[in-house]
Amino acid sequence: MVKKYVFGNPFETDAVTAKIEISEQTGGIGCGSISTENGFCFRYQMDRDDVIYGLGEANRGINKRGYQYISKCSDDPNHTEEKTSLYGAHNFIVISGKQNVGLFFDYPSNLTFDIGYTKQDLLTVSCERADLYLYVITGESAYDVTKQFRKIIGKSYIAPKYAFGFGQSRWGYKTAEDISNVVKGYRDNQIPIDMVYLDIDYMQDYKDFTVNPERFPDFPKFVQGMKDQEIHLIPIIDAGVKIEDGYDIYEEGVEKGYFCKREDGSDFVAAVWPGWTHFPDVLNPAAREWFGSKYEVLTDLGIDGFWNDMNEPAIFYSEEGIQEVNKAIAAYAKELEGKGSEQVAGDDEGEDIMNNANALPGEVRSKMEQLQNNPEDYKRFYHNVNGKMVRHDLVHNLYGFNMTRAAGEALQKIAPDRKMLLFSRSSYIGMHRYGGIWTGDNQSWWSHILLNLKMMPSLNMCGFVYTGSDLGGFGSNATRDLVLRWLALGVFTPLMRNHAALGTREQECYQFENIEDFRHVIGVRYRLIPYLYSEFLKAVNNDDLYFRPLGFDYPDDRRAIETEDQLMLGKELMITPVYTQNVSGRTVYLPEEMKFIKFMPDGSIYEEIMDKGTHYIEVALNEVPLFIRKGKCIPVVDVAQSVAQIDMGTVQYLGYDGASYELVEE
Ligand code: MIG
Repeated sequence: MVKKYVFGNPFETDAVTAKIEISEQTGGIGCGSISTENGFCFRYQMDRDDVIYGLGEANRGINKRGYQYISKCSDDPNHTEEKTSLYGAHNFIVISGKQNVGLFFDYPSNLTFDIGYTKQDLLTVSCERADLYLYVITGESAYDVTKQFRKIIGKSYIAPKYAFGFGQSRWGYKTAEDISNVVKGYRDNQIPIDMVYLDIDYMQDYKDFTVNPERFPDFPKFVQGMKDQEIHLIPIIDAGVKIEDGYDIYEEGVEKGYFCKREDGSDFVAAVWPGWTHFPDVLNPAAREWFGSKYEVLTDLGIDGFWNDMNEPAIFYSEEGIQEVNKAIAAYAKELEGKGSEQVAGDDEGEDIMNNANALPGEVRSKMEQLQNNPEDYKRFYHNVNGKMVRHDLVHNLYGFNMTRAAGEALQKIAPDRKMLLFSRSSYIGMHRYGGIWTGDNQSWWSHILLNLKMMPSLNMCGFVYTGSDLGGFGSNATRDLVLRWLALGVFTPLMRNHAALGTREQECYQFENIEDFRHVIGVRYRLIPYLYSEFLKAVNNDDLYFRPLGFDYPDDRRAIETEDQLMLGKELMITPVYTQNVSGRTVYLPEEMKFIKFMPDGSIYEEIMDKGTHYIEVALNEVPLFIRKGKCIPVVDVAQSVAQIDMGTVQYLGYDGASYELVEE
């Protein structure tokens, strides 16, 4: 059962699509207590065994107990354990224990979930303004509650089948030649691949919807040439539009008033990759339609997929921020002048200056350090929502959602019968109807393989089914074993993309020794694509989850509930990737009998039925493990070099004898 409550005067986020009548709060909301005296605060006393699921793209565990999380879309490339905010804001949790209750706080600004952080058994959810919708969902299990939630937020985005192929990306590919070399590296080594990503350097001076003509002398021909090799090129689109006379998108946006404005009506100016930019006001439906229509510039050139970046929106610095630094410097210079050189030499800071010409006083330094993603900047610009000016910080978490909505709505118009790949960095629940997400700038750390795994079911709970992380890690230097282990998890994530940052060690699969191991692991992905895509379509069409925590399927098994390094996938599988270094296997927990499968490097398949309980399984770097649930089977096909070449004629069934599988196709 779903109940909707209203507090104050909420902003309409469009997260929920179902029409639900507002319930009266006579005697509370049937769960916890609420106060609206000093902002909004929901309180709930957790039982010792309650598990708190949800929060989508968030740090730490599948059970969110024991920390605090703040929904505040942030461009933070350092996902260490203490971080409370990442790129998305997914305000849905499920309290699972004696009762099972789902709570969705539809509030687009900062919202704090204190889940036993301040007090071990106290859950509080609070925000500054008591203006929100709260949805309360009750059901028989966490899984049931989640499916009800998925139903009210509308059907998730369906990615094209090719997007289940493998993709290679790197920030630093600049020219057509760079891209061709990547394709050659894969095709020559017979490592299957379907996509190569274009990061910001394909653009002319980082201008959205332009292509650098020197780096790509005949772009449409290049795109077609790639298509002929069954490679889709996926360009990045950034949120900020470069300010430059003669750049049509900038000039049109200014003329039509489609950029975010300051209080005085002038266009807000922020620096990002292109230098000074304006932000398209994607919360204004007319501006959203306009910005979305620009994707056609690239679809006209043969492009059929995009990734939207920097849409928190990220800000390196603003004009106002720079003015503040300048003011602080001027004040300091004045102070120095007034004091005269002798006096200055006598005070601490003055001595600093004498010793080091670059030293600046604390005040100037702190102003400089605050330039990037400064909360003050988010109060300096406004959106035009139905003629009303809404200050950005009050709706901050909706920007990435609406940038991707702009693209999604436009792509439906541009090519109504063609599915396009679309995913975003920043998101809010509701965006799941328009595109997928990737989990942003992780690092080549073993702990981030596990973080990748733990985020997946939580994201599915919030509607984001087409998702994945940068395999091999974005920041830091990757090693061969880390990339192989991470790919063996990526075999199962809908988005399977190897991506790395500028300046890090090259981590394309053909850069390492024994390339055949990479060929094999990615080959396993292609053997499973018919099954994985079928389960993806089933999950989307039935408002169901592709990835689930074990506790969703085995709610009475405490050990299963506490197992957070394995996942249920579709109705048939459990996955148990290896995520530690220098090991020859790992321990797994089986909540019931299952069949252990290993895809061996020689192409054979190892099978062994294992009993309920704990087992140590051996998994070499070049093997891919999975478990098939009792009484189930899955289709597998022969390896293909691209999704288009998958031959269903080679299908065989793997699993329990006598089982059958219903394959769903597009
Ligand atoms: O400030 O486009 O998360 O995937 O490679 C960095 C360059 C901007 C951040 C994205 C990353 C991408 C990078 N971008």
